Amino acid sequence: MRAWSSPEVPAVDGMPPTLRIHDSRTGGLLDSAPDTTARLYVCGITPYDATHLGHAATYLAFDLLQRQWRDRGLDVAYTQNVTDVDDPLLERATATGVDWAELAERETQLFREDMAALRVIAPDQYVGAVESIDLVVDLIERLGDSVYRVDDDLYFDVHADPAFGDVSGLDPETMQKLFGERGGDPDRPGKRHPLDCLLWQAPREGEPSWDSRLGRGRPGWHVECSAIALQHLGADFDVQGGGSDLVFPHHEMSASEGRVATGEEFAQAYVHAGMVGYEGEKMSKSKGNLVLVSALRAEGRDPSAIRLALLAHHYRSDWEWFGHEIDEAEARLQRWRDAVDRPAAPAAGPALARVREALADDLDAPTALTAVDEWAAAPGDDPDAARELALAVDALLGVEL
Ligand code: 5CA
Ligand code: ZN
Repeated sequence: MRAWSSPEVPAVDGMPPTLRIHDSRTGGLLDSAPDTTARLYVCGITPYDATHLGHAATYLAFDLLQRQWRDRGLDVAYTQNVTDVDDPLLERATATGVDWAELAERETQLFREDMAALRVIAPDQYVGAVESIDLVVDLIERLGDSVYRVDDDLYFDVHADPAFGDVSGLDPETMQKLFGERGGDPDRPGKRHPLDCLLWQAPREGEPSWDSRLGRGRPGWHVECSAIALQHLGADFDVQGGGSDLVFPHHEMSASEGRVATGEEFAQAYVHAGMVGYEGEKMSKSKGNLVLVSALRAEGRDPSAIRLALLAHHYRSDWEWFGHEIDEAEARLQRWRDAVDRPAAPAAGPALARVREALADDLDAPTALTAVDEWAAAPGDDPDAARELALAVDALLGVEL
């Protein structure tokens, strides 16, 4: 599918340190130093409602990651999916009396507009589940003996992967509980193991389905991401990303399916953004406690201020949105804009070095913002500094001054 138009990312002189990034699988920081091309997969939206600040924060985290890699001189191959056929989308379409495909297209278009407004770098491949059905069927066939039938549905036997459980590191009881809460069916009779996940769903009354060598049906959720990532990035790609709600079961299952299909590791690092909450709970479509990017834009909020409000929180922390944060971000943006309008300012080099160090240290945006704040508050006599710093803020933080 069509993505959105990417912002220009200017080149900045000099070189940042190697990125150290938190990997959920090992629980520690890994050096992310690909040779020439960094390969990134980020789990995309299920388009049944508009982009909220939680989604935006997650996509901004991976936008920073890309900007760091690019600043290191790397090319980035970036793939993102759209889960444009799945239970929550079909349920919302039925509940509101709209056609599921129209709902998906409408919300995907709004997401594109939100991402473009926030100056998020677009994926090179933006791929829907529906357009990937052949890929999913091919991948299921590669899973061989680990695939079995329950009625007319196909399941993946998680025990076919000796490393199953590696990504989340959770104990079996917690896995089972989360699996039930997050779209799985641990209690379905006829499964070999409660955690085995659906690969191919046979047609159900009133739902869309497609003909295939596996019989008529539609793809399961986890295998959608394994198939799209392997097709566009190959095995053992650099980073599999998403929000921390995807660690289990989604990233656990896609990684296992990928390993069994290829005999190789699925990804080198599993990187997860924290959950953004509002009014005491995780912001989610199902809870209806959403603060929408599009609503803030419609209020006339500057998208650069929305970006700064989100970057003020470290990507890995769970945090809660308060309405005053957008006012504070607007004030910060104004201070930065005033500072780059000065005829002379402190040299940009030291501030740039601090921003680069902060970002290389597990994408520590709050510390990077503080470095720019301090530069903006200090007097100086360098006539080139403002232009140089504005360029760096644009390239590394995606904020246009
Ligand atoms: N389509 C699947 C992934 S394949 C999905 O999870 N879609 S989603 O629309 O529910 O979420 C889109 C992205 O936003 C995912 O990476 C998810 O982890 C992240 N996300 C969802 N809710 C929040 C939240 N409250 N805070 C931060 N990130 C969130
Ligand atoms: Zn996914």
